[in-house]
Amino acid sequence: MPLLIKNGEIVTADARYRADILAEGETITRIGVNLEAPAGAEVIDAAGKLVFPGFIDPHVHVYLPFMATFAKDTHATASRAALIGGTTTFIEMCCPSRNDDALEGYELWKSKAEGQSACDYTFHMSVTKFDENTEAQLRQIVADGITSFKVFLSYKNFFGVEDGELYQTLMLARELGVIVTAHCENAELVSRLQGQLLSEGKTGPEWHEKSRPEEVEAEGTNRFATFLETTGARGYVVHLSCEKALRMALAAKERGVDLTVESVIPHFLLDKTYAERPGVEGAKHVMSPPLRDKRNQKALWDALASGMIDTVGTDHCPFDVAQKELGRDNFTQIPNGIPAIEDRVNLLYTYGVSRGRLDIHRFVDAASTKAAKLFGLFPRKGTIAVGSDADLVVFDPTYRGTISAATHHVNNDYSGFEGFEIDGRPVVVTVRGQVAVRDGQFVGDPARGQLLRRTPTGVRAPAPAEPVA
Ligand code: DUC
Ligand code: ZN
Ligand code: ZN
Ligand code: ZN
Repeated sequence: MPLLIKNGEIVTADARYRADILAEGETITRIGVNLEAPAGAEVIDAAGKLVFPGFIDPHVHVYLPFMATFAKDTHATASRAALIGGTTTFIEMCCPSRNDDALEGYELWKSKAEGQSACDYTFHMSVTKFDENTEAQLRQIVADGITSFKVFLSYKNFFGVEDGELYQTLMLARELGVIVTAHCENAELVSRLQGQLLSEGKTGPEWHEKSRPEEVEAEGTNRFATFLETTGARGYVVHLSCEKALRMALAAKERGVDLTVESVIPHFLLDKTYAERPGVEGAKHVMSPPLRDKRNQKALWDALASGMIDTVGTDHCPFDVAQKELGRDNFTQIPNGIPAIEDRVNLLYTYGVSRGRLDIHRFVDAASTKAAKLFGLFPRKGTIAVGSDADLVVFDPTYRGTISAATHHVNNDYSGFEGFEIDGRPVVVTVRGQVAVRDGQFVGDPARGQLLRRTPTGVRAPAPAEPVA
């Protein structure tokens, strides 16, 4: 059925205007004033509402074996929660461990999502080792349309790569024009600091941040940047959490390293005092990199506003209270993660745009357009234009509400943002021309989501400079 969205105020990364949008089939076919509804069209009146391009979460965990347990969401629950919160596409981390075969892992992750997602999705392919099979396997996965990799410089012996493997991954990525996303923490320092703290009887969640302090992340960020500089590959730092790491990233950008930066919504709004609450209350707020000292939040907001931080994701990763209790006597056993897929857009709009920290176009760019461009989805996704997928968010900026586990749709028994107020939320969300959400409820096709196969976005960088004789 054709869909006509009338009288809304369209807001993209670079424009704001009043117009109607006609979607026929899966795409936008016309944008203009006073468009006539074709026969049989559904007409949605968006007067007084903002109309945004569908938001893209570039960093999500859905299926995730982690610390001898599994994240709680399925693709059904995560995708519905995403859509209710205005996210119409997510990029999931495909994370086989070092002990797994990469190709089998890739097939497993695909099989978990296929036919189960209400919104579109794709993957970043984790490279967790580099053995004699890896290169051929990665070539095959890239040929299948997965044109971004993920490396962990942390999680030693599980997801983490050694420096030599990082080098090999980046060299291959450069050749293939693939962008490499990286979790930047120094694995060795984390493991030494964890051991030291535990030996001193410091076992509660309040010690998690002390085991991964800011300098540990700054070192990882700087090392990743150095490897990018040396190899000429394109890189993307995920979940940058603090000013020290930000300085490393900015210094690299300034000297021309092809590096982009993501921060995730928990780090803008939650600080380490949440993880210092006693017992499981603290454990609910354990993620890595950890929640930081509050002074870092201003640095993140300022860098986001100026575009130094490129994108805002979630690192969505739900573990329930019982799973968080696994680390009751040892903070290193607390599964890491805070769910946020449903709340990212509303929180970023509220505490960014509505509270005057963030220009509305930068908001759209950071939460949608930039990720589409970086990860080979633009202009199909990330904008409102004729020919683009009709993934649209009709947003009511006058709505007032409060985030709570009692009303959320993520498959988890707590919310990391319990009690946070929101100024605005999506009232209608569409997935490729079909209505998926009305008034905060999922009403769509539970299996509408497609795997988005992408082409490499990387221009081959010039070879690293030869030393001058
Ligand atoms: N950090 C988390 O908090 N959860 C999943 C993986 C990660 O790097
Ligand atoms: Zn990570
Ligand atoms: Zn992650
Ligand atoms: Zn509901």
